[in-house]
Amino acid sequence: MVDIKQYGEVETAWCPGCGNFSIRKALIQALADSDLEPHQILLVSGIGQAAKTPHYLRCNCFNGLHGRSMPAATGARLANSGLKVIATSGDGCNYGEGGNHFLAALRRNVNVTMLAHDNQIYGLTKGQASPTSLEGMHTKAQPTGVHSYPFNPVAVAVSMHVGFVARGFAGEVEHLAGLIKQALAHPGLSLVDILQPCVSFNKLNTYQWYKERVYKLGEEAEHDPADWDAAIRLSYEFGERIPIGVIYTNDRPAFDSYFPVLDKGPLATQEVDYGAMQKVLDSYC
Ligand SMILES: Cc1ncc(C[n+]2csc(CCOP(=O)(O)OP(=O)(O)O)c2C)c(N)n1
Ligand code: SF4
Repeated sequence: MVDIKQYGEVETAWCPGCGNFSIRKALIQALADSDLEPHQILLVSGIGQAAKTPHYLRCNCFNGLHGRSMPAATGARLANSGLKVIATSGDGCNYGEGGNHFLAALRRNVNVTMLAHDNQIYGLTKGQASPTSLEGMHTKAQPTGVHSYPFNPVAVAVSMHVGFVARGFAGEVEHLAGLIKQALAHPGLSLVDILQPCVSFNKLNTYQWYKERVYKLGEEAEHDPADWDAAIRLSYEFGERIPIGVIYTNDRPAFDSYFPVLDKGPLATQEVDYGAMQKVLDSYC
């Protein structure tokens, strides 16, 4: 039985009231509920406030470049399939500068759980619009309002038949922990887009704003996550009402399953054939 205390108590540099605290809490709860010990997991992030999350858990971590959490997470998972790999970063990191890597990850379906702390703003750099900022929102950098149409990560993931797509809310910690637990159990790529208030810079999408809108799939509304057409319709519901819960699932084989070499166990623990490597090196002499 894993105790949440194993993940440590640390001081953070997040603003009081930031949604990241609840996401951290839900993640630790999900890890403990999944019986995952700190040494069995790897947290990978890019750069941003959300991307500090791996610093604040006692476990393996890799803090990479802005926008590049998914390439590092993919490499780590293929090199050590014995690890549960979790990529945890912001909407700017994952969907902006990391947009190309996001699309590649959706196509590949590597066994990584992707937690996108979606505060609809760039927090670390002090409040510029992000790819998910709503049209018309004013920021210091967009004084006449955002004039670009918001990116919809959930709709894109469902349209690409990603095996596990969910949306959570940092104001519903227990519910979010349940979603992350299900995502961790999924054998391919699992995306949990998490609505996360940024109390310092996003004055539009506040806790109150989300609370007035979110409703739980499976509790407050019927939904079959295997129904792709229904999932697509739900993925576009983001206004007066916003569904949270598991939006879509399928059992498409994970990328890892196409590499027979991994059947012998994680690459990281397999014997290295130095003779074969030497032959390759010699061929360049
Ligand atoms: C390669 C690179 N490009 C841009 C930046 C500047 N930068 C750092 S964090 C960030 C955006 C952070 O927003 P988000 O990913 O949504 O995370 P948040 O801080 O809101 O959690 C940007 C643009 C950087 N550090 N490195
Ligand atoms: S700036 Fe926003 S995202 Fe960053 S720690 Fe403060 S509240 Fe959280």
